[in-house]
Amino acid sequence: MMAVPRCRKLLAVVAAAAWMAGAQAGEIEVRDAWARATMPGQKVAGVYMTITSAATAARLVGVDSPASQAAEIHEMRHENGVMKMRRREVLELPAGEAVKLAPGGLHIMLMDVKQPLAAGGEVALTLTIEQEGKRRTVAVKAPVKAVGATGDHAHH
Ligand SMILES: [Cu+2]
Repeated sequence: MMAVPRCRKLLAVVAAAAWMAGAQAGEIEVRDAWARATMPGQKVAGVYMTITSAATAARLVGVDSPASQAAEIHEMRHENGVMKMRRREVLELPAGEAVKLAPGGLHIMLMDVKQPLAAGGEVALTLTIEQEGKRRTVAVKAPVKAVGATGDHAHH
C-alpha cells in the first residue's frame, strides 16, 4: 500500500518530462544570421549564424540558397600555424547546445554567387535538418553586412 502514492508521483514526473520533450522536440532555433558582403570579383561568401536544436539532437546535412550555385558547410582550422578550410558533409547539433558559425571557424559558404552581395541586402537560405531519422527544411534570412575580412575566404 505504501508504494502506490510513490509510484503515482513517479508516473506524473515521467509524463511531465515526456510532455516537455514533445512540446520542444524538433525545434530548431536560428539566431544572428548574416552574410558577408562580397568584394569586387569575389565569387564566394561566408554566412554565419547560431543554430540550436532545443530538445533533440539533430544534424545539418545540407544548405541551399538561390543566391549561389551551391552552398557548403566549411570549417576553418589551425594546422601547423596555418589556417586551413575544409568541407564538412554534416554539422552535428547536440540537443540544447548553441552551435555557433562565425568568422574564423564553422561557416556556410556560398559557392559561385550569382550576383555580388551588397550590404543592406538579404540572402535566403534553406537548411536541411536531419532529426530522428527524418529530414526537413528550415528557412533562414541572412542580412548582408559589410564586415572587414578576417581571412576566412582568402583560401579560395
Ligand atoms: Cu569556406
